[in-house]
Amino acid sequence: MKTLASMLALTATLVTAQGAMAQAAEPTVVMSSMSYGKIPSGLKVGDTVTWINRDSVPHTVTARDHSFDLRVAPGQTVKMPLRKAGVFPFFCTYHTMMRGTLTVAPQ
Ligand SMILES: [Cu+2]
Repeated sequence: MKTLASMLALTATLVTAQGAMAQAAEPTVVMSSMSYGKIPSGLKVGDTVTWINRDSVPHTVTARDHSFDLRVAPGQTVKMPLRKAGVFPFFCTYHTMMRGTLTVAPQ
């Protein structure tokens, strides 16, 4: 009986750990100090990228080929589902020195 209880406890721990890993894997870009910060790698179609603007001015996330064009107000969080595979250089239309590249693998 003691062994069964231990096994159940272990199973519960594993399930919790998997849930935590799934959350940690959600790709997020934090814009601060007029920069996009670290752009997540390993993205694929079907993922959702969360953009957070910690600056006091609005930013955009505008693909050079116009595959996407988000406006993120100060303090705002915007979620962007990835629908197309490819390499997408992007920039902020207000601050053109803000640049990054999203690389999205097929599903
Ligand atoms: Cu900007």
